[in-house]
Amino acid sequence: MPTGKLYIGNRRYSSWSMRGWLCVRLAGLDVEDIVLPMAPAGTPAIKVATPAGLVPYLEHQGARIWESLAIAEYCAEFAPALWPAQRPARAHARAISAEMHAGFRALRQAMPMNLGRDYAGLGQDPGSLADIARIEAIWTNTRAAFGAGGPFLFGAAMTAADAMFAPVTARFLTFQPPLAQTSRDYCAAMRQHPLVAQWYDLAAAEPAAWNLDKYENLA
Ligand SMILES: N[C@@H](CCC(=O)N[C@@H](CS)C(=O)NCC(=O)O)C(=O)O
Repeated sequence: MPTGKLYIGNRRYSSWSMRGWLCVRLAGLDVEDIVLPMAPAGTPAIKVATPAGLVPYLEHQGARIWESLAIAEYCAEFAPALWPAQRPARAHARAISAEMHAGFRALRQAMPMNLGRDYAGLGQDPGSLADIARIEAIWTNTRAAFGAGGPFLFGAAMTAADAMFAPVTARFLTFQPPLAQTSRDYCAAMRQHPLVAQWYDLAAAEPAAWNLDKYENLA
C-alpha cells in the first residue's frame, strides 16, 4: 500500500520531475506516481493539484513538499546516503545542487529535455555553451575532489547531486554538444543506472498524444 503520492509531468519532457522521482526512488519511499501530461503553455491539472502550480510535488505521511531540492532534502531524511557522508563533500554536493536548481537557464531553454528524439548538433548558442562549460567544470572538479572510484560525482553510488544533474545528462545525450570524454562517460553511466533506465522506459511507453509540438519540432 503506497504511503504517499508523487505528482510528476510527462517523463519524456519533465526534467524537474525526473530529479524528484529519482530522489524518491533512491530513498525507497513507497509512493504512487501521478503523471499529469504537460500542456503547451501551462498545465491546468498541475495548477490544480500542486501548491506552487509546478511538478514535482510530493505528499508523504502528512508532509507536503514541492521544489525538487526540498524533495531531495526530505528524501535524505529517510536515506542519509543521498548526500555524501563527509561534511566537506556533503557541503559541496549541496552547493552544486543549489547551483543547478537556480541556474543554467540558457541551456535549459536551448536544449529542452526530450528523451525520445535525436537532436544532435542543435541548441548550441553562446549561452548554452557557456552553461555547458560551467557544468563540465563542476563535474570535473567534483569527481577530482570527491569522486574516487566513480562513476558518479561522489563515487560509486548515485546521490541527490547526481539526481539534480541527471536531466542535464539526458539533454546531452539528445543534443550531443561537444563534451570531454569524461563528461560523455558520466552521461553514459547515468543512462545505465537502473532507475534512469526505468524512467526512460516509462517515458517511451507514454502515449504519443502527450507529445507537444514545441518539443518535437525544434529544427
Ligand atoms: N523550481 C521547480 C521547478 C519545477 C518546474 O518548473 N516544473 C515544470 C515541469 S518540468 C512545471 O511544473 N511546469 C508547469 C506546467 O507545465 O504547467 C522545482 O525545482 O521543482
